[in-house]
Order: sequence, then structure tokens, then C-alpha cells
Amino acid sequence: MITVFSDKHRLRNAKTELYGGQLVAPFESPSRADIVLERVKSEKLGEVIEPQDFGIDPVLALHDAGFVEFLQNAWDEWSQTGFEGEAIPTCWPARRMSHRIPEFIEGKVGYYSMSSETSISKGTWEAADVSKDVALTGAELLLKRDQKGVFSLCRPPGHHAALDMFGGYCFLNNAAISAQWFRDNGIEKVCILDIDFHHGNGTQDIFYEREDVLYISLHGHPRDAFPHFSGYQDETGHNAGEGATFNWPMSPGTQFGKWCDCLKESLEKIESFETEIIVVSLGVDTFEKDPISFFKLKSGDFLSIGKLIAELELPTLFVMEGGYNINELGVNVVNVLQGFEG
Ligand code: OKP
Ligand code: ZN
Repeated sequence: MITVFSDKHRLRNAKTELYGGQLVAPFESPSRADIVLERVKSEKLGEVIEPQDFGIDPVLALHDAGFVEFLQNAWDEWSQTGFEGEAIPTCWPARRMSHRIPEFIEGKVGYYSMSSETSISKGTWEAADVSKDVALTGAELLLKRDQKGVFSLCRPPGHHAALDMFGGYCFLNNAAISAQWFRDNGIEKVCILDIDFHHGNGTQDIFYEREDVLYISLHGHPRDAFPHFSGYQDETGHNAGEGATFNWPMSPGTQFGKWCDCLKESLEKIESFETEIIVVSLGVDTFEKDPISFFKLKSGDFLSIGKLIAELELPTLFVMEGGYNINELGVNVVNVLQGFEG
């Protein structure tokens, strides 16, 4: 399997994450992508290639233009005010407040965010911009070079990024941008299968009213897990999109048996949707030793996941999302891909 990768992910190297009331070193760190690439190489998974530049149009096909402009300028505006730390949102348009967009960067950071663990640092935009190219290069390889599966080793991740919000370590929604690119390149129906531990509120939001992109997510129940306000089972889509969103929230301590039953039901839904292509939002933070999650999957289970997805016999784009146990991250991710290849 081909892996698409760029060193430029390192430009996303924030120093701070607000966690448990302290500023800690971010869980979403450059070493994550490096460790996965190392495993791709040591297992000889296949060729590793650089992304092409797709420009901004495929981003603007989905994300809000004001939001994109905000991301492009946020670090400069923040640092030019004289703030000494990284840009951390502290004030939001909460219930019954005005949703007009402020002019001062502190207000804009709040307006365009969903959560405050994700600091904007110098280089964040540049890394996010390349991460979407990594995803799109994978998408193009899948479509035009007739691959069964391609691995886009994206970093930063994307599935929490909504039309006009960053957060949850995400800025641009790589999986959603790829799905839209497939739609714009002759594919009638796309499915996004999100197996990251966290609910992909951004992906759900983007396609919530659309019938052409099926979104299915298995995740920690929002009553216990981030993003806390999205991912309930009764969120099933709206208007034309009614029935094209499926959520499988699961409780703390969930083991592979139960998780796998939900995956199998999801695969049946994908089959009956008659999709032509799948995008897998690939997070391995379902792992038993993940530092910020609460499922109990073991390394060997990731092989089975890949194998089950392969049974659909559909062209599959794997887009890297989360997974924070640095020691076993490479093994777990590559297990999914090797399981898929059989
Ligand atoms: C990003 B992705 C845990 C706090 C978690 C943010 C998690 C973002 C996950 N107590 N905060 O979906 O892997
Ligand atoms: Zn996650």
C-alpha cells in the first residue's frame, strides 16, 4: 500500500495544551507521525510519496471562507498584539449571545473554535494546509491510479474541524475534504467510516444535511467523552441527509467484542448505501493503553479491523486521525493497513 507523507507536519508543534487545568505538552505531537512512518518503513508496507499541492479551492469547497482566512492569519494577529503565549480561546458565543464576528483576534479565536485544548502556534496553518494535501494526494492516487487502498498519513488530524470551527487538535477536515473531492471528480456516493475513539463532530456537521455522503462513527459516548456535545445515537441527519448519519456511542471499558459488533453493523449499512468509495477516519486511540481514551482494544484487534473493512471490496482511503500511545501507535496503525491488505 502506498503511504502519502510530508515532513511539513512538524510545522505543527504547539508547546501548550490546556489539560486538567494545566498547560501541558500536547498529546498531538510531531513524534506521532514519525513513529507511524517508521513502522510503515520497517514493515515494508510500500512506497512512501510526497503530497502534491492542491491549493485552496478544495478547502473552500467545504469550509467557510472567513474561517479559512482566520486560520491563515491567526498566529500573526495573535503574536502582533504582544501576547506571549500561544493562541488559546477563552470566550465563546455561548447560549443567547451575539454571533456577530468580532474584530479583535481574541474574540475571533473564540468565534472560530469549539474547544480550548488546541492552541494555535506559529506554523499551524502551514502544517494543516499540507495535511489536506496529504489527504487529497491519497484520494487522487486511489481514483486515478486504481489502487485498492491508500494511506494518507495526515497530521494534524481533521475530524473535529467543522465548517467554521477548529478544535480537538484539528483545523481542516482532511477526510471531509477528500470525500468532497471524490464527489467533484465523478463519484456519486461516498462513505466516511470514522473509527477514531472520538466522535467526528466536524465531519458529521459538514455532511449532516446531505444524502450523498454517508457518515458512520464508533466512539466514546458523549456523556463521558470529548467532544461532549455531539455523537448521540439519535443524531441521524437532517432534511435530505436524514438517515445518512449513524452514531455508535459506547461506554467506558468497551472491549473489542462489542465494538466489533457495531463495526459489522456499520459495514452492512455501507453495503446497503451502495457507495463507490470509502474514506476511513483512522484513529487508533481505541487502544487499551491510550492516555486520553477509555476503550480496551488490543494491538491484534487492529489487524481484524483492517480485514473486516477489506471485505467490502471497495477502494479505501485511510486518513490518519488520532492515537496517542506513542509506543504502540505505529504497530496499531500499520496493523489496520496490513489487515486490510491480507
Ligand atoms: C482528537 B482526535 C481528555 C481530553 C481530550 C481533546 C481530545 C481530542 C482528540 N480528557 N481533549 O479525535 O483523536
Ligand atoms: Zn480521537
